[in-house]
Amino acid sequence: MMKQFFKGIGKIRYEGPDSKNPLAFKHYRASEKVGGKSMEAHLRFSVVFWHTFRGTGSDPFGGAVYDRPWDEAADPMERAEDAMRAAFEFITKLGTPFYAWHDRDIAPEADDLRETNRRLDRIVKLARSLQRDAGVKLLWGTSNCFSHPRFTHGAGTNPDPHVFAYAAAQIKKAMECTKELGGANYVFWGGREGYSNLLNTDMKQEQDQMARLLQMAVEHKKKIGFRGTLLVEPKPKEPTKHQYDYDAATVLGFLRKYGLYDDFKLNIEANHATLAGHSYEHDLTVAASEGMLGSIDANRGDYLLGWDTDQFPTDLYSTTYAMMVILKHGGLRRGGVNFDAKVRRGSFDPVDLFHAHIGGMDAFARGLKIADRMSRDGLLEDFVSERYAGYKRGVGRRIMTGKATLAELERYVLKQGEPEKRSGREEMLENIVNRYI
Ligand code: XUL
Ligand code: CO
Repeated sequence: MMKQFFKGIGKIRYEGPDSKNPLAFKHYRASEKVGGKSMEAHLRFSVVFWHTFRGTGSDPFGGAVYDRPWDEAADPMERAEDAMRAAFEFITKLGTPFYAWHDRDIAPEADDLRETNRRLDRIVKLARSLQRDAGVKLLWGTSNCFSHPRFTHGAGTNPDPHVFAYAAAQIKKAMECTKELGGANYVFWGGREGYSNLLNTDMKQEQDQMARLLQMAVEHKKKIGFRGTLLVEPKPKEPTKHQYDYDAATVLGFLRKYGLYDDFKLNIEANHATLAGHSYEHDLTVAASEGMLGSIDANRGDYLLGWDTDQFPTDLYSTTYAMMVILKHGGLRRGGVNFDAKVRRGSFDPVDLFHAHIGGMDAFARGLKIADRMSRDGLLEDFVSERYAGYKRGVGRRIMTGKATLAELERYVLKQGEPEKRSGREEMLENIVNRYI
């Protein structure tokens, strides 16, 4: 008999919007078709290993508060295997098709890299068989090059090439493990790839180094024949006061500058966007309108707190606006909705992990349905396309096709006089959105 970690909790089922059962979906029904495609295929939900199975509830003012039944064994490798088994029990009961990990969450680091890699191999072997039995896939793997003290001054941006080499070795191995598990993507989040003080920092040197690391990753990807997409996840600050991957626009510029543009896409996280002073839908739009949206991390921040609170997404406006952008640009393709979110410190029972994910999945399912209805009715699209229609004809067309000159436009204004004033109708449009929500 296999160990049970979530005793008394069965498979989470869809019971519809009138259900009062807190352990049932009210809106997410995997097989239900929205615009010709199942919800499961639209949303491609993914559970993260780190917060969900490695989170302890610690914060800057206090240590661990969660007692997890998969964290009880004395031997660290036994704990790692229990955590992996607990993850698959959870994922199977919840019914997400994907999960995601960092190398260090699934296997603890040993005293040297050789033994660390051996440990990782052992867990990857277990994950492989659990994935096969459960029919669950890896959305992405990534390497934790930020927690260990060696990465205090960064990984790729570290002033010491020995540390750079360590990060490179770790990324090599994590990418190979991701390939081994059939991962759809591989993510680079530059935790500590930034500075905390300009007085000791050569910014250009650090960014050149970072680019070299990514170039090597592209070469290695080709060498081993890994077919997943490489993703960069922007974040403006935390842990450093300025991270080089500030936001989607900054990362796109970086990728262009260093010849990496065709080899990467972006993984956009809600609260990273808001920490950068943007909305989620802003950063999604920046990435998607260039065809560079790879995947999304789903969560939310707290507008009263200035740090990355990684709360579960329950705000219907945010999920609706996100799904509007995603549907408009043709869906998530190889990406997914990855819950990079954690339960609050006070929500320490294992069942709280179910409540949190059910809420996030229902919020995205509603966002998807609302966005789909809005897009089929087309009221917003029609308004926007009418707003720019002037560029499809006459002088607007001449501007966009490169025919008009400053002198021609001067003549145009001298003849036509003052342009007509036209309202942007923001309140009317917001009222339309509210009608659907
Ligand atoms: C940190 C964060 C990471 C990345 C993966 O804020 O979002 O968990 O998603 O390294
Ligand atoms: Co993230």
